Amino acid sequence: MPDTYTPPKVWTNDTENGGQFANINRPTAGARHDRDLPVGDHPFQLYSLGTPNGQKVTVMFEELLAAAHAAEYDAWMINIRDGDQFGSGFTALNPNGKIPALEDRSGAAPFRVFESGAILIHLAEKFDFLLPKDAPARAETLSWLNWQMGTAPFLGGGFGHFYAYAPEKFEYPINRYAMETKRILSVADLRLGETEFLAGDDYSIADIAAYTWLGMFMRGAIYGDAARFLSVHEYGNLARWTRSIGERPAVRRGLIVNTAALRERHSASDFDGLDEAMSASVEWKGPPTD
Ligand SMILES: N[C@@H](CCC(=O)N[C@@H](CS)C(=O)NCC(=O)O)C(=O)O
Repeated sequence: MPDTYTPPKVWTNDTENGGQFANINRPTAGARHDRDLPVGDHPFQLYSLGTPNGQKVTVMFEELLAAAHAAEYDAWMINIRDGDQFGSGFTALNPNGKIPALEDRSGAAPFRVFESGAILIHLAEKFDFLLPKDAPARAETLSWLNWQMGTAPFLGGGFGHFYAYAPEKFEYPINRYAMETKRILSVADLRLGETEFLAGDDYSIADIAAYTWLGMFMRGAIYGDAARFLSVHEYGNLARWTRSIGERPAVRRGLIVNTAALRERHSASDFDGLDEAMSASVEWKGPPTD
């Protein structure tokens, strides 16, 4: 029988719970230090990091720009391991203290948008792009987008945390979240056996949101050996979709923004000379089968 834990009557935060994010986790919200955010010249100011939730937004901006929309943006890196997300300027934009956060300065008065799903919808509506207007198609797109938003905490906070980040490995949480993660991958795989993209025949914001999580899982790009552990070779439709989305030039660009390869992004020329990093970001030989 492994060590078990008997919860006290009232939880207090007086034990070090370890893990890779122990230094930033606290049970309280709000700013922890005063720091203004930098502001560039473009109509959109993005404060983010090249994690799956951040990449959704940079892929969306790169898709908008590739389609010649006036969506020029400055992308500033928020280093969450250093606690940049708790600076006063950032928490004013996102009271949840998590990347990504956007300031839309394209109109008379700047305003904030936080939560990756809300940012995708805001940009899609503003530019009438990757979100159909027709009610059934729109409902299908928003359904898959919100499905993805609901699944991310199970993949990341659940499976990823206990499999890759927790200081000790425990069978119960890894089993529980491996089961749920495989169920989620199976939902997408079944759907992608019916239609080319998640919401139907057309690429949409639902695919962008899902790619940075499910595509990364398929490609073994997150959580160590998770792709093998979860036998992702079982999901042939998801593999087909992962490959096709990874080929999109805008996806290749968006994935490296706010990473070590491209810490800040202010203009298209910032990608010059970064072909190798862009290819590496989507390189995939297929799911592990051994
Ligand atoms: N539901 C949010 C989740 C955002 C989120 O979890 N961001 C993570 C990085 S992927 C973060 O900023 N973590 C820092 C922290 O928890 O302090 C969204 O999709 O925007």
